[in-house]
Amino acid sequence: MTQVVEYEQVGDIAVLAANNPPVNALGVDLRRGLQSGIERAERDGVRAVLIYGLGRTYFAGADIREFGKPPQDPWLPALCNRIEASPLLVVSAIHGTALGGGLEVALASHYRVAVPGARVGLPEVHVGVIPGAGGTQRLPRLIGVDAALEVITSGRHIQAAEALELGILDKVQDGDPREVGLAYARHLLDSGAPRRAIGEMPPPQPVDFDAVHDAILQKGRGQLSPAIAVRAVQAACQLPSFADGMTRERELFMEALNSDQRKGMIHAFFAERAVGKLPELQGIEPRGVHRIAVIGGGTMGAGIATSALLAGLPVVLLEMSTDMAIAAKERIAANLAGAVKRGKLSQDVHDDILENKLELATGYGALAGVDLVVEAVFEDMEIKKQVFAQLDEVCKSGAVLATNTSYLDINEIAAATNRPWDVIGLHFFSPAHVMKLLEVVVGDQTAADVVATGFALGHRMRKVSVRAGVCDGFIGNRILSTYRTCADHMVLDGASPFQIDTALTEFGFAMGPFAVADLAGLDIGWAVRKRKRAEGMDPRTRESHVADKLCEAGHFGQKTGKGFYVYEKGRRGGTPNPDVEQLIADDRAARGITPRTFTNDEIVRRYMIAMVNEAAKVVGEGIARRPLDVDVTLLYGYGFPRYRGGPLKWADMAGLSGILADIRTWSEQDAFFWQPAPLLEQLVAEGRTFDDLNRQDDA
Ligand code: 3H9
Repeated sequence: MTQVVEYEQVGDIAVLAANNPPVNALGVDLRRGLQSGIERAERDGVRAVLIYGLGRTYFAGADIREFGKPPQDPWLPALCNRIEASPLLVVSAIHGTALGGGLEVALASHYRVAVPGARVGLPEVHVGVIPGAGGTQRLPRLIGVDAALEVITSGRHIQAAEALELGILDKVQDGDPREVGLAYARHLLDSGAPRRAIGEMPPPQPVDFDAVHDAILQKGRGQLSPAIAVRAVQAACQLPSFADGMTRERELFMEALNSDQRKGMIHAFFAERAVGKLPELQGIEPRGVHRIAVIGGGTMGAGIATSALLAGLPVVLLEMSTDMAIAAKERIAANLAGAVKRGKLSQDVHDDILENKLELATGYGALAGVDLVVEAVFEDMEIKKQVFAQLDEVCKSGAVLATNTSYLDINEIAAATNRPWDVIGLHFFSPAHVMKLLEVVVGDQTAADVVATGFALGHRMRKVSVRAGVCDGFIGNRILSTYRTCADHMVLDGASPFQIDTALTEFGFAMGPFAVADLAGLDIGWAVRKRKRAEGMDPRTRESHVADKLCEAGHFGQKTGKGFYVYEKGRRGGTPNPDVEQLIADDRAARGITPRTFTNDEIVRRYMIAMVNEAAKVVGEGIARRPLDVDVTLLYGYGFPRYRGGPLKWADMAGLSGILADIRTWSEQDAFFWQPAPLLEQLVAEGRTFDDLNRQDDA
């Protein structure tokens, strides 16, 4: 049987090599292996111990699959203390990533050497906890409180060179981690370097912890873990001994561990990794994509082209006229300039992209040789059909033909070609070079390798790709349309849009629905409403007319300076538009509605339950494959707070039977809007959760 920790003696150095692929997570076997390795080294009479990881990395952290389960000895903090207390000289050699508990093992070692490509960090706050194996006590002793607070509360990954500068690492040396580690340990022994235990160093100088705590809490929009971590660092400064600090760190770690926020964030971590793993794509090879085309160079098309260019793909951009093509190139150039400014792209690569990788075209003939086309023209079925009929004529056999439509029927678009199996939806979110979400929309006839190609392209563009089925709005926009309607209903019944936005930002959304509508452009929703009205709406639909009235007066939100809010040049965000209250009052009066008051909690609950109910329909109908696909969609495309895990994780934690009971109560007033999702009814009847459905694939 392979040993989780391999033991070897090289002269007077014991070498402990961790072997727990893929990322050497510090599960119980690995912890036991390290502990017995240290004990054996002490018995064997060596002078030093080298710890390193086999495979792609040093330890990437505690095994977060163990969170929430009964803890097993030795706990990581005890193991770290044991390593640090060893009378031998303990050296860690780092490659890959030393993250969380991994960096804590390294900090418990007496010296740390890393290869240049290594990264270190304490990202615990991103999985809803705090460093719990001495990280909050040792790091400030080593590098000072200010730097430690920044590292711990941001959770960022730090490159080896910067970590050396900060003093987290003692040395950076190129080479094989085992050889680098052995050479460094040898050097330390030869030069008589002392055993250096960070826990024995004096406590660091305190700062104004209350001020830091409050600022971080504010910045986190309700996320608690970074603020809890501040209190743990405070303990390192203020408690009488290192051991007292460790005890306090443990209490705070357990507080975070037992929170719903931890459950939400760990769910998000595994959901975003599971979302691209679809059983039907197992063993399916994506088609080769070496050059793509984008049709339409507006904001969306330019964003998609930028994203492809940044992923190293040459792009042909097709526009209707030379002037429009030049304007599209300017948009792309502005996007790329932004990437240079943010340090994401070097000037040389930027210049090469614009000179050699981007080709402008005004005729379909230019698309003959490309491997994949993304159409991003006006949202009109007839225009899309014409585009796809042309693509069918000019594109080479096997080319993937993708539409970026956000709600139109992909099967109908595919039917405009003689190769519907090559047609797929690739729904990017605006701005497409920034937003991480990609809905890969699968039509009735889309071939499996075309779906695999969509996912491969998303991966290459560093998107989080979610499989969606065909319906009006797919996963995200369909659910959005329902919770937006719920917000409109609450306005009709007495809430103000500004109260709703405040309640939802307090819940943790990046923005409330009315501020989002202003940002997206009120004309977009207006066009959708007009289309739906033209198609014929159910007479039981309750529609607010406030946004229509704003649009009729030429107010489309941020782009015109006025919408639900008024936007002044040079000022971030807007202030409530005073005219809106009157428009609402008129709308209510015309329908004979007497407004009532809503509490913020009631607003959040109704809004969330509208979202959950529609999401359950989307899963029940197979539009989303699993509940986690909905969660990831809302997290990456709709500003849903990550620490709540996504709407269906929220629903599981809030309790499905209570949610269903509320829907039934509210349906007494509006039976059309509040129709319970059959899947929700089924889960409640069977006493199951959405997460049970996520796990079906694992079984
Ligand atoms: C902590 O340490 C608490 C301590 O302070 C105190 C304790 C008392 N556990 O991401 P990838 C799996 S909190 C279990 O696709 P990459 C992952 O699910 C922890 N599993 O690769 C995936 O599985 P699968 C602090 C883990 O190269 C596979 O490994 N540490 C863990 O894109 C490959 O992962 C962190 O928060 C884990 N800790 O990225 C680091 N990590 O193949 C979390 C990964 O079945 N991890 N897996 O889908 C990461 O950030 C990235 O995984 C990493 C590699 C950068 C390491």
